[in-house]
Amino acid sequence: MRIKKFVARSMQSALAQIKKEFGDDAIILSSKTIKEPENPEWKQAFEITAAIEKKVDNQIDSKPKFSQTLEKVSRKNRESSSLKNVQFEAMQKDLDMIGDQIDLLVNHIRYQSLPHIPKLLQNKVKTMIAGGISPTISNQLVDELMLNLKGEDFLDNDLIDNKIILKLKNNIQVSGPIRFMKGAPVYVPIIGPTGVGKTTTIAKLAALYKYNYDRKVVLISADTYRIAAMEQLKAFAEIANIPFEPIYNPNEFLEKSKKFRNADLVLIDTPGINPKDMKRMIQLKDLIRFSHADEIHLVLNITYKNEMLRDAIKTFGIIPFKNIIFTKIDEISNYGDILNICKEFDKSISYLTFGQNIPEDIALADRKDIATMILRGKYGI
Ligand SMILES: Nc1nc2c(ncn2[C@@H]2O[C@H](COP(=O)(O)OP(=O)(O)OP(=O)(O)O)[C@@H](O)[C@H]2O)c(=O)[nH]1
Ligand SMILES: [Mg+2]
Repeated sequence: MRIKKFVARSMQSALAQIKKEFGDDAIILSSKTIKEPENPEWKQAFEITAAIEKKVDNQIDSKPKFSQTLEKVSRKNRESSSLKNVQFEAMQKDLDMIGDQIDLLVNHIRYQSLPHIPKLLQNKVKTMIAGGISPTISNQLVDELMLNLKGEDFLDNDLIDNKIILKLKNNIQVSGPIRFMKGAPVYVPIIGPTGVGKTTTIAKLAALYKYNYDRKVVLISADTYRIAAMEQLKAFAEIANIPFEPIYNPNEFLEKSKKFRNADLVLIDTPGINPKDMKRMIQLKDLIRFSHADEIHLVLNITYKNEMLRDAIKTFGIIPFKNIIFTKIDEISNYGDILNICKEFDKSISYLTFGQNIPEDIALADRKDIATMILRGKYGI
């Protein structure tokens, strides 16, 4: 490519110069008026920067027509569009990951090198980040603490812990226990990805409310996808002496609900859905629509990587759930995502489960307990 500046008294004469030198294929890159031109008798001049592609003689004939180029490009796009989407998604994920790493690094540098942040507080930030709280939230929290603490406070570990727990607590939303209704059963579908602990959690809730709170509980299994799944809940219901009903078709809810008129709590087990399987997600949505749902709880396995948790919350979002039950708390020690998720999505935590024992290994979500658990990196305080 050749690029050249043309200066003339008028725009027309500048264009004429360009045409003469570069021909009809010249491209205008920029144009502007110059107030004090080199030629003193001109009051102003026009400066145009033009360019021309260097041609090899035989290129002229072999140049494809515009329509041919268009067809070629659109064919290429059609062929590679799905591949491009996959590549684009992968790139997007990489960029997100790089962004997270940069956040971590910036935070690390910030709190390692800023002498005005006392050592104890620096360590607390590190603990929070190691505990899975996002660097942004950890930084914000420590900045607020810096304003509230003075003198000796900066050396008082317990005081700082209590202040951090209070701040963490204020960022956590919990829903409280299942809300019972007078004279009518409360219908509670439990939904979630495959293998997260839905059926086990239902068994825990059923046993807890029947034996500890003397509630009339009914169990429904709408998980007809796997034969073993229904058998699993039926076997538990028999042992625990709790009425059990299978539902093979969403329409059966209307008919069967007559049987549950005197119950306090109807817990509905649903098939595990892979968040990427939109077809089955829509079937689940239909099932929930027929189920008289009063409150819907999404079960998530806390050991999931953070983007898996977020993907699940987003895709299950086509179903109007408000509560989240986190399972498998016993399998990890960094619980910061519970808080991150409360901040990112407007959801409340209802229960936490921390083992396979029925019904012991379940607890109602409590803001202070969760905050302490996040800071200390262990559950069961
Ligand atoms: N460690 C631990 N294991 C759990 C917990 N909750 C459930 N599990 C185990 O997780 C496994 C899967 O539990 P299920 O209740 O069958 O999970 P599900 O979501 O119903 O699975 P699908 O119906 O197949 O989608 C079982 O081995 C449970 O014992 C928990 O809080 N901690
Ligand atoms: Mg199940």
